[in-house]
Amino acid sequence: WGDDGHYAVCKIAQAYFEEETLVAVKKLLPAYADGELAAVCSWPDEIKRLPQWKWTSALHFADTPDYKCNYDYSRDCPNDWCVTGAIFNYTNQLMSASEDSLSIVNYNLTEALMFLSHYMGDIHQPLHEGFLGDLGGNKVKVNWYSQETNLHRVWDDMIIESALEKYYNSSLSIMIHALQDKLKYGWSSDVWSWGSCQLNQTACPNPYASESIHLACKYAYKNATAGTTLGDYYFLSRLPVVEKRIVQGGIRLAATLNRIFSVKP
Ligand code: DCM
Ligand code: DCM
Ligand code: DCM
Ligand code: ZN
Ligand code: ZN
Repeated sequence: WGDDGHYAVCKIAQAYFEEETLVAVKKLLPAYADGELAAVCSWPDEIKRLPQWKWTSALHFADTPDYKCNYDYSRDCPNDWCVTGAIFNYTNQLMSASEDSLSIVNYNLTEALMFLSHYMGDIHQPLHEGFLGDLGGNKVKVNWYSQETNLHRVWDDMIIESALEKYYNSSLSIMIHALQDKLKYGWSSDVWSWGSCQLNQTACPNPYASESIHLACKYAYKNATAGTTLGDYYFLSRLPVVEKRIVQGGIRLAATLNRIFSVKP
């Protein structure tokens, strides 16, 4: 996702934090975030091109073999070096921190929180598990209405931007409120199943990656080959997918952080 998508994922997540989670997150956040996780959720994108952070740039996605439309951790996350592996890694880092060390200024745990929150958003963007051959849609040149762009950017940014303009008076906070209402009145019975993991795991990103590539094949790549002009039909039929993935990302980020920071007897 672009900045707006990440902001929305983290804003939706924070409303579902348990008390201990909120306390721990606020201790870890940098001061300028002013207690808002959403304020730092794009940080991994801001730094990924700097020389000292280049190693993080491949952790935003897990490309999958062309036209297979499935995801396999051992195949698609070699050496744990992909978005799924990163979610496991940063979850483990935060878990290993004791209550005591949380109260010590620890920039690595601050970074771990910011990376986990960002990557939990990215794994829900269907094209972050897109095909290797086109770099998750980055090489698929399309027009978004009259604008030249690529399919990956359509899903990272353009669908959200067009929704903001058409429906939300260009206000991200109004759009987030609308998503929170959909969650409350439409998806409330799904919240528990979205957030839960099998087998007492703290984080379970693999099914999220599988869902993403299935959605990529069914909605993102469908009728969007190179040179296509995408307009109202594509926008109206794909916006609901984008909205649901953002909300799911938020619920699953909250559920994961709640498991990480819950007081264990
Ligand atoms: N930083 C961060 N999150 C951001 C922006 C920056 O963690 N969204 C990191 C990198 C900055 C450093 O904090 O260079 C210092 O930030 P500040 O200038 O707010 O102290
Ligand atoms: N910053 C911020 N929120 C962001 C990104 C950056 O408040 N989402 C601020 C914090 C740092 C400054 O920008 O003081 C520079 O950060 P960086 O070094 O990451 O560019
Ligand atoms: N991306 C991807 N798969 C790739 C390369 C990039 O999903 N093989 C994503 C990461 C960014 C976007 O595409 O969200 C643009 O990549 P970059 O910022 O590296 O140009
Ligand atoms: Zn992207
Ligand atoms: Zn990213």
